[in-house]
Amino acid sequence: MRIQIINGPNLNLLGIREPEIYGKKGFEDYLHVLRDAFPKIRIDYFQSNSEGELIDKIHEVGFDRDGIVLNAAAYTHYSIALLDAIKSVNAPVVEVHISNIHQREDFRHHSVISPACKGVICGFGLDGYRLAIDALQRLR
Ligand code: CA2
Repeated sequence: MRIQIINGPNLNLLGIREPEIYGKKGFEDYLHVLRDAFPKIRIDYFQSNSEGELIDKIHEVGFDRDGIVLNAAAYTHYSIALLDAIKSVNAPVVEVHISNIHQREDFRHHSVISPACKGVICGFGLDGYRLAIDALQRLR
């Protein structure tokens, strides 16, 4: 099984800024935890601050991965281009948010990408990525 994690804008700052919201761990460190938790699954990781690069990555991997775990960050709330990209591929996409977006500002309450995603996990910190991979492996 092969799963792609895709993180959107500013998530390269995890562990460096706003630890009270996003925790103290950087994503590269957390990847070791994830890979240890799923030794039989190949987990690829990509992060970009650019909408076009995120779309290109979804197109590139969306037909040969068993699933995509996507934290589109702020693009979640307004990118119809990402919505269309998710709709255009076969792989099931699980939308993940580290924070509980419903406890935050009103503009974060709505996700334009959720209708194209298999499911949504939010509010469990980085553990949300583990929950998403577990959900994807149960789809098989
Ligand atoms: O809770 C999430 O995972 C979000 O997708 C994170 C996005 C935010 O725009 C969404 O509403 C919810 C923001 C990512 C910014 O990440 C940072 C990490 C550390 C320091 C500063 C920003």
